[in-house]
Amino acid sequence: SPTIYLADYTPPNWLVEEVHLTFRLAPRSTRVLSRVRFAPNPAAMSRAFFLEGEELTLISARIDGAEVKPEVTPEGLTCAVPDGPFLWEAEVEIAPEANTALEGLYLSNGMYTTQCEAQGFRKITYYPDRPDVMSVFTVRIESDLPVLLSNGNRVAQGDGFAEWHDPWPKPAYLFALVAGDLLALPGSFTTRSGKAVELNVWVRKGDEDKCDFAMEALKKSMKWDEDVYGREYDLDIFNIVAVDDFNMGAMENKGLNIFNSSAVLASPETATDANFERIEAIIAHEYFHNWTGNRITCRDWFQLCLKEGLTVFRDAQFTADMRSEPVKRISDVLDLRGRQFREDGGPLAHPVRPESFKEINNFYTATVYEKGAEVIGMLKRLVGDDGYGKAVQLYFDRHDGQACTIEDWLKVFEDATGRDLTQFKRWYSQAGTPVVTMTDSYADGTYTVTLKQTLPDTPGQTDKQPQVIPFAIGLLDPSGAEVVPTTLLELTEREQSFAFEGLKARPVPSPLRGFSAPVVLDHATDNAARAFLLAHDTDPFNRWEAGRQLAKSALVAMIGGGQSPDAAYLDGLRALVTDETLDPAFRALALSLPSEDDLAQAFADAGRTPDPQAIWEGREAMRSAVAEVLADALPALYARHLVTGPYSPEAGPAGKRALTNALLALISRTDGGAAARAQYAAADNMTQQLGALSALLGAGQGAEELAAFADQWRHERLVMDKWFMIQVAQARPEAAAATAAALAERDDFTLTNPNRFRAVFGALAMNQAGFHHASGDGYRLLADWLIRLDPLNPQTTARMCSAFQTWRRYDADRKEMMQAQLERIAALPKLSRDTGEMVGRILG
Ligand code: BAL
Ligand code: ZN
Repeated sequence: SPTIYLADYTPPNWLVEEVHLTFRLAPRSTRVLSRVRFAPNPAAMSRAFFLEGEELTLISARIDGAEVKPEVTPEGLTCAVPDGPFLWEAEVEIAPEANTALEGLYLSNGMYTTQCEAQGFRKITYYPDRPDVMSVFTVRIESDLPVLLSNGNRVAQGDGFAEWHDPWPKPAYLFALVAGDLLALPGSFTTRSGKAVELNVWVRKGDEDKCDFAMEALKKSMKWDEDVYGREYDLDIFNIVAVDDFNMGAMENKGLNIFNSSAVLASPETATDANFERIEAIIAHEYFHNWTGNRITCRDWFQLCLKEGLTVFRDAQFTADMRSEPVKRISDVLDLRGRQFREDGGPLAHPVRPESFKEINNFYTATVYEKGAEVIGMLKRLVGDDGYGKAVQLYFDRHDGQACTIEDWLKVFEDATGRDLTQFKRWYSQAGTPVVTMTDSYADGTYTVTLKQTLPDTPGQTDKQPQVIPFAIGLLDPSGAEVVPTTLLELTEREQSFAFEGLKARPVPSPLRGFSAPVVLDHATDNAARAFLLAHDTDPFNRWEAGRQLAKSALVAMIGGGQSPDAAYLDGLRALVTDETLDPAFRALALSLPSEDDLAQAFADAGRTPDPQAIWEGREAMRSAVAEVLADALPALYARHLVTGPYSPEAGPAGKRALTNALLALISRTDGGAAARAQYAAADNMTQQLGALSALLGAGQGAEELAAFADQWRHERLVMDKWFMIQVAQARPEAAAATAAALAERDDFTLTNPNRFRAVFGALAMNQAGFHHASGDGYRLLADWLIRLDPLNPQTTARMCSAFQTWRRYDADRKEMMQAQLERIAALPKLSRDTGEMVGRILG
């Protein structure tokens, strides 16, 4: 399949003035009638007429009322057209029931739904399916189903039909339709200018008791966007719909957000605190897209980070405001390092704004989203809060209703702040995680920091130019008092020195505070300095980071050098965990060890071959050591923070539950599982029930509880996903593949539900020691199932191929086995474009 290049962009030949769509819904033979008013684009170089269309049966086509016979290919159609404006009318037939790819219009449990981003609309009808063609849509749905929804405002409804009109011009990827036997949780919101908005969360019967939290999250998001960004909602109605079979988390279709049910449905009994927090964040994210994505959209798919980076940044600000800012920052950095650094350091590395693709679905990545958000965070740090506020308002004023580029985005910052962003723009074009090496010296009251940046080669990119790196640093004196508060250094050269004068003694630096740039910090320091920062740093992120680094160096010494657990780490951990002035959520984060993948990368960075089994054993040994050393303190700490009484998903009690669950996992290693069994028996909420089950499984117990859990929850799909997942995630290395294989044979395992597939095989890929077990069973099993899934759902298959992206890091045997599986997939005669591109890039 062809490669598409950013450099080849040309404006559309034809613009669309208005679109009317009529849907006559039927599972195997839905008819889609389109009436589209085309006008020549004055900015175009040609008047050639091409409409994208895939897997459609064309019934008829007319231009200005006269029948035409277009030339149809698998990708679309061409046709001779008039010189000036004309009316295009077409009728096509599609089969939603047969659509397992979950792109375009599909049926899921009797409910019609759509997913058009990025290029799903072309599976609904012939159309210029590109984001820079924006138009006003009117939609008529004909069906006996009781609930018929589309974008915009409802303008008519009657027996067997409904009509919707969306006054805001939009690209086709934001089109949506839903039809089903659904129930609504209704709500309302009054905007700051006094407009009443009808709100609904639509779900299948039986799920109506799990919508309250999503509704509240929506109202909070609407209010927050008014208060913080001055953005008001712009339609009479806002609908959210939950659907079980969905490739992504959710989709921001104008006025009709469609969600993976896992990102909407929550009750205390069935959802964990982490689920509640994720739901709040995704509801906010999709809602915020109404302005950053919908009112202002992307010119082309290379600009995806324009809407995604910004919207992730906005939802992170929202979560920080609703909950704890340091805890959100630490969680985000964990995620960034775990997913984005991993991507940026391997064969799938690509710039935040990619320059080519074969299948755009493969670029909904941690780099575009999470690094894209980090880039905006850096921009804000560099221009300050005021500058950021002015620039963003200028962006809304100048570009409302347009399809924009990264250049447009940076220009508003230049115009609003006077700052030249030529060098900053390299963050969008150069892939790879910069390494910042820090050295320091002290003489005569002056402390000098020297920073050097190195930009690693990535696929297709070498010899990179230095980037602008905002580097926040604070200095502590030997007693632990802060002598220089957080100061932002701007590293713009390959190497630069910065001096701090007038100090009484050599300070202890606290570098890269708040993780002020998405870089790897290489700073030769020792465990004593880390322990000092863990005890004294005023920057909560760096305090956590110091503990993390201590844990990592202790683990590396244990795994690679056979040393016993480091005393400085264990002492520091005790001080931190028992410090009642600290937020329990923060303490829970401090108790979690660096992941197996993190440690594998640490070995690879040091030029050593990681041994997944040894890493697993090292973490187990460290956990047991922590459990033993803290054994005297843990039960009292657990009892002090155990939350009883009515459940609330708020950050306060959630933090306590996170802490007590982390403590419980440790306690279970020394008490035979007694405390975890007691928590399991008493739990009236999923956080504590699952936490107890996880603690038991982690201690090699819990068979009875596992069976009881399945019995209790067999009718709750989302809870059963947890049941599938936890068994694979917690399996010992030698048992992981067999556990996943056995689960996949169950009747309630299905290839058509991405959540269930990810519960089993996503968990297998995450269980590093299990996936990389020396037998090769993990590799083989995952490949077997990806091969089965690809013909049904290319998008999810392709995404899950990334489990293999670190293959070059390992020893010759493992490398050979992974390569063999990748080549086996690559050789399939009917491999999808999605998976073909991913496997090809991973093999390199
Ligand atoms: N636009 C795809 C889903 C999301 O990022 O919100
Ligand atoms: Zn998004």
